[in-house]
Amino acid sequence: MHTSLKQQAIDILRMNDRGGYTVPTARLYPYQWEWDSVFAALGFATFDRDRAWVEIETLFSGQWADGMVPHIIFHKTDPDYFPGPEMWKSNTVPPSSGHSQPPVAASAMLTMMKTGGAIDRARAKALFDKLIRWHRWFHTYRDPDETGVVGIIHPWESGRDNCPDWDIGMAEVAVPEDLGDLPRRDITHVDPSERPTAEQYNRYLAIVKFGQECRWDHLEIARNGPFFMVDPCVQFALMRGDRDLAELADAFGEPGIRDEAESWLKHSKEGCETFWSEDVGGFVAKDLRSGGLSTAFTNASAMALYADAGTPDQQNRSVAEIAAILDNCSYGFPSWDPRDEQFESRRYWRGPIWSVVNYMIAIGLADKDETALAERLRADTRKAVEKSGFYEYFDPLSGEGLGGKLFTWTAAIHLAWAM
Ligand code: 9WN
Repeated sequence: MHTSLKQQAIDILRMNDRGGYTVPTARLYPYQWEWDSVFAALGFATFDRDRAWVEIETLFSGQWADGMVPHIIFHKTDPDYFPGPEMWKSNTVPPSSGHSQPPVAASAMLTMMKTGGAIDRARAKALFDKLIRWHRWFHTYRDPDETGVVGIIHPWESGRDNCPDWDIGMAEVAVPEDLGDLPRRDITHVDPSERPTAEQYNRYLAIVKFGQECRWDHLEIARNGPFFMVDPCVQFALMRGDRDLAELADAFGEPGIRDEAESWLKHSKEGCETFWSEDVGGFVAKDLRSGGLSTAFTNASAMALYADAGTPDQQNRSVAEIAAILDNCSYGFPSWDPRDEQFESRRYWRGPIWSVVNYMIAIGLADKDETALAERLRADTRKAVEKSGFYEYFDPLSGEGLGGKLFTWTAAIHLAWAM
């Protein structure tokens, strides 16, 4: 019997459920990842509200004492993934990685509250304090000089691991001589041509080593660590999150918190001016050590409207770039501008399409009344899934599915975007 795509998406979420949390996909990613889990919750919310909240509650069970929600929580050690808990040495229970990922939970929690009832409100309220502490952590430890712009200390913190955006900062990361051969597992699960290179992995691990050696002292890492860059995706997710946090605070009768979130947002809007590129016509990644800007428009640049960042002129230019790039791709918005020579249609964050980012871009476009572009993005994202299935990411030119199969967030977005 033919199973509908909707039912297949539900089956994938159930299949990747490890009891309280979902893995992004079996074998390749056997742990709980932060932003994957939040998007998983949005998918679960379409057919099992309780399970949706449990996903976010389990995520916050890994929150650090200083407020950080780590990017990976190692609930059960699994040799299928490298680097595992022994490399991070977080000294937390449960063990985790040592940095965060795009803070998308406030926005998902607001969506779930708005589409739900009294129980959803109560579950959101119970997590509210943890949520505020996470946002405070970002503003304190990732923007220690109060510039209005947060930095990331590792490309993995962006969630857009090997995007050419990080090439400027990564070039400065020294690889320690004693690093040795890395026992990578990812390239045994997926075609190496669709994954980061060995050179990049050595540098990823060099940054982990620095963090682990200073016992994840986040002020030390921000000031003296090997890598510190602005990521439009993290900055815009945080800005949207602060806006949604303010709305949650209002709903919960917490005017002090609402004012705190609104003042972060105001300051962040001013800070955005520092990573606008006139050459590109968009907001781009910036190396906070050298001041260098990245050179092309990405799917993170396209999230500017989601955060309501920039002047009306900057927003209009961003919309023009989005439309022009979409004209070059049939399956959604690519992670690197296909008109640029560094574009690689199959290599991970150097070209391919990711459903979750498409989803946030489209929300921003719809907010700005760019409804035709928003609908096109939704239709193109579905087209990739219809053609290839629920893959981790897709070739923007052919729609071919790439990376991991039966992928949680691709399934979750398929469900949530129809809501
Ligand atoms: C490192 C789980 C994660 C996503 C990231 C994606 C990829 C990990 C990896 O997989 O990163 O965090 O090992 O490649 O880039 O966005 O959260 O799906």
